[in-house]
Amino acid sequence: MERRKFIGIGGGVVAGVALGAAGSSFGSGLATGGRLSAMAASHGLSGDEATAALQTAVPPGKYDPYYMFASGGHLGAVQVIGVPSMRLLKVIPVFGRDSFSGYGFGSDMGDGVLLGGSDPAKNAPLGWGDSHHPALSETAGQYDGRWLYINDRANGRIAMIDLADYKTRQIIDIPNTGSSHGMVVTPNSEYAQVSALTPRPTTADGYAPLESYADLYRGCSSWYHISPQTGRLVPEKSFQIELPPYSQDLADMGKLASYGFGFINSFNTELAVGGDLQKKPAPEVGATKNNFDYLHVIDWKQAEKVVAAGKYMMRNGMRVVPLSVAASEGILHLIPEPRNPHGVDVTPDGHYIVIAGKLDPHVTIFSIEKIKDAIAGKHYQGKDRYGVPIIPMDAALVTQVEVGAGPLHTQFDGKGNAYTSLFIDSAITKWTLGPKSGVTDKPFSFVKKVPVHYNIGHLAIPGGDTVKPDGKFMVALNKWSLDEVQKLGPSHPVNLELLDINSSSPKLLSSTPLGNSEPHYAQIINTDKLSPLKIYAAGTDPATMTKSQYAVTAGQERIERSGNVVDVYATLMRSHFTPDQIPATVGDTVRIHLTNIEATENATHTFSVPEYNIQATLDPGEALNVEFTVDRVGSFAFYCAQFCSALHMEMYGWLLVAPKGA
Ligand code: K7E
Ligand code: CUA
Repeated sequence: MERRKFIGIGGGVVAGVALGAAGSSFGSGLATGGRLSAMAASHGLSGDEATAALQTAVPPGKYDPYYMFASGGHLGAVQVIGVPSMRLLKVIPVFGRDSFSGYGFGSDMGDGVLLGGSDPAKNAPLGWGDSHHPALSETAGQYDGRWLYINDRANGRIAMIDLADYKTRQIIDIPNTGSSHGMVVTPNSEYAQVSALTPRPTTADGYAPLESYADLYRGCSSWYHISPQTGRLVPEKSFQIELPPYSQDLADMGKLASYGFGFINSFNTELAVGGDLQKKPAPEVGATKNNFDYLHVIDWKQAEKVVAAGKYMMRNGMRVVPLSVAASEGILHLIPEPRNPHGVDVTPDGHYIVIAGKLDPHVTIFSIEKIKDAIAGKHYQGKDRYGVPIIPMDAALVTQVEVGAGPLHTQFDGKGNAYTSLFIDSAITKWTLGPKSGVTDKPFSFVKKVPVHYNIGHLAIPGGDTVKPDGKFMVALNKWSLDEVQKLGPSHPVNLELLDINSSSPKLLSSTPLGNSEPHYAQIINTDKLSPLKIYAAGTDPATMTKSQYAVTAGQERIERSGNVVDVYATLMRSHFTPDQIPATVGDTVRIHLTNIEATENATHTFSVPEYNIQATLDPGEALNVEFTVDRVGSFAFYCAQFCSALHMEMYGWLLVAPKGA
């Protein structure tokens, strides 16, 4: 695999410019500094801009060294973006249908996966989701490139994507959870943890008046067991921990020094429920009254033991550790943290837990050693109203660093620095970690604030939340692009900014407005760690990654009729469907078993049926089933929607739905 090399040519290509020196670093046979300078000048680029353009260039035939897996917000998808080119390479549909990939338009794969994550009472796929926090599978605290998990903030669901084929394999509607937010994978992919955002009644029907909020509503932290073989989530081996009805926000997992612990921020320890028409404080007023909310510290290794000992109850099919048990068995502790924080992020060594203030201009830094000492010595300041022991803030606190207005999220560069996004300031602050992270010279110090455009949410560094960040680049995921792009009507793109963080002062390299919905979190992985399939083994059912029992090979195509069920065994190959005529009678159930028998990369075909809302996309080797009732008489020309060959227009056939008795 070709990789681009980073060429340092220094600044000042245009202005001033030691042309000879700059040119010589390109080596002979390449463009000279003089020509580059002239070109930069003719494009009106400053020296820094020209340098940045070269630093991010991925010429034809070369590849990006990193892929960023970015959530798609209420697009409900995951977006794969090359770094440093910032090209959008793929959109993986997850919680919403997608006609391009045929996800959710009649084939068993997409429909089956979406149904798996639907409300069983409705027995129909939810049409959308709000994907927030992608979490790559990890081995020993580093991304291993096998699977990707993501939560649906809207409907409290979790999805698993297989990075063998970049397809969504599984969606689960998490019981006892209405909406979700914090989503993290443990360092060896033991569990995918999802914390509920808005608490939910524990009543059988999921309803309770808000007067009983404190008594009947509960938060929830779900620990989904990940199959080490398939990456699938296994509900039977999973458990939930009931939490107080605070709004549990973002979460991160302990690693190395803090392995075995999970951390979840919260707000609304006031238990506000709104009620503006009754002249009660609105949620955003009621939920910001207290000066402190609680960091939830969860000992998940202890939770495993408690569950193994049978100290759980069953609730809607899940094993649930009741709040009282979580409190009494040492699973859950609370630590006061400045009110309404947002992100919690654990340093690569696991020693420090960094809480971004949101309404407080500081990051608050706790130490796992201090937390463990407090727990061991039962150094508590009392309990909350649910009996959960509270560790005094100063018993866990290391220090606070003033970073600026609206701190949201923190990433690490693996060189002893942290970067915190500032929503209100539209900036990122670089600051130093402390002695436990190897920083003794000016520990916990503000280093620099860099502006971004505009209203940054998350930020992402390759491996920036793992034990081994690769601190070359940083992407700022900005909510607003404002004047960064020519107007495209009243709705604006989001804006991704790429920064070079290799040197002491972060430097803006590029700005990429992106016309999809907002990426909340993103993770960036070195592409060396990814090993995707090139094509499927012949006849693979992507739902199971094994050979489909319905797969057909060339020459075996046939139509079998039994009563009013028509089974069609069909192949797709440039530029033909076999069979190309499917006769049926109105009212029949047609089951079409499709196999793309291509063995050539990129040779994707679709089976697209007009007026029946059927759109199946099959990659080389893939086998899918499409089943529908032909309830409308007519001659329907099904076709391949993917321009696959010179005779692509001729790749069509006839679904002939005759009237009864014809
Ligand atoms: Cu948008 Cu991570 Cu859901 Cu902050 S969260 S921005
Ligand atoms: Cu197959 Cu077009």
